[in-house]
Amino acid sequence: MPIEHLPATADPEALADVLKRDGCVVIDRLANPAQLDQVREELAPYTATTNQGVDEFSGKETKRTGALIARSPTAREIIMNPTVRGTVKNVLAHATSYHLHLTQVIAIGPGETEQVIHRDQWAFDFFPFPNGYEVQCNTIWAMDDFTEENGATRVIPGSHHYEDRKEFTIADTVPAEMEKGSALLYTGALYHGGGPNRSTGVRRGLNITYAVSWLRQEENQYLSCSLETARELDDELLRLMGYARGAYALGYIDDLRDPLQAIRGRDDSPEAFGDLAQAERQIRSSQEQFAGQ
Ligand SMILES: O=C(O)CCC(=O)C(=O)O
Ligand SMILES: [Fe+2]
Repeated sequence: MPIEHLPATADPEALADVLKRDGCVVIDRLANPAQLDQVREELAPYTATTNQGVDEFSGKETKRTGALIARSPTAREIIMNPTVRGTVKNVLAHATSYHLHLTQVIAIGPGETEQVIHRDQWAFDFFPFPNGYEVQCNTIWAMDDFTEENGATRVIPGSHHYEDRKEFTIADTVPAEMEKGSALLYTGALYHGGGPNRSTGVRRGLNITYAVSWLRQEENQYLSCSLETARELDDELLRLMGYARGAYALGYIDDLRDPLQAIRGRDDSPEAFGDLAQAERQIRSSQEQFAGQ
C-alpha cells in the first residue's frame, strides 16, 4: 500500500481520517524550507557536540539532538503548527488531552544501516494498548529532501492495526520520500524505522511527537527547558509541554493547583483547580468505545 500524500491546505479532519485508516500520511510542503534551515542554524552549536548513538536502535552513525524548545525558537513554531495540532487532537480525541512527548533532530549519517522496524509506543514498557486506541501521534519533518537513498523513514501503511510485537524486514516497508519542508505523520502503533543511508550526505529529520497526557513523556520537558526560559514562553506552548493537568488530576502542584502557576504565580480562583465534571464528560465516550476489548 502506498503512502497517501495530502497538500498543506488539507484540513485536520481529512488528515486524521487518513491516519486512522493507514496509520500514516505525508503533508507535502507544510513548512517553508527556509524555516527548517533556520532550525538547523539555531541548533548548530548543539549538533556540533552531539555524539552518535551507542546502540543499534539509536544508530551508530546517527546523531540525535533534543531539547528543541530551549534551543530553537523556530522549532517552537513548528511544534505549535496548527494543522498538525488539529490533527493530533482529532487522532487522540479519546483521551482528555495530549502533551508533547519528545523533540529531536535525527541526523542519519552516510553508511548508517536500517533501524529495526518498531512501534514508537513500545517505549511504554510494550504495554498492549487496545487496537485503535492510539496513544501517540507523531511527526517527522524533512529538513533535507527524504529519498530512499539517503534514509527516508520506512513505514508499513496500515500496520497500526496489525498484531503487536511483530517482526518485519525492510522489504516489508516503503520509504516515506518527501521534499524538504514536508512532514510525515504516523501513529504510535504504526510499524516503521529509520532507513539506511547509502548516500554521501546527512539526512536530517525533525521528530516531534505528541502523546496522550496520562502517559509519561519520553523527553523530560521540565528539565530540558530551564524555568528561566519557560517564563518567556506563552501559555499555550507551556501547556503543551506539560504545564497543565492531564485528565482531572495528573500533574497538579501542592494544593491541587494548576501547574502553570509554578511559572506564572499563585492563583486561588476556582478556575485554578480541576474541573471534574468536564474530565468525566470527555472520557465517557472513549470508555464506551473501547470497553470489552
Ligand atoms: O529517523 C527516522 O526516520 C525514524 C527514527 C525512528 O523511528 C525512531 O528513532 O524511533
Ligand atoms: Fe520510531
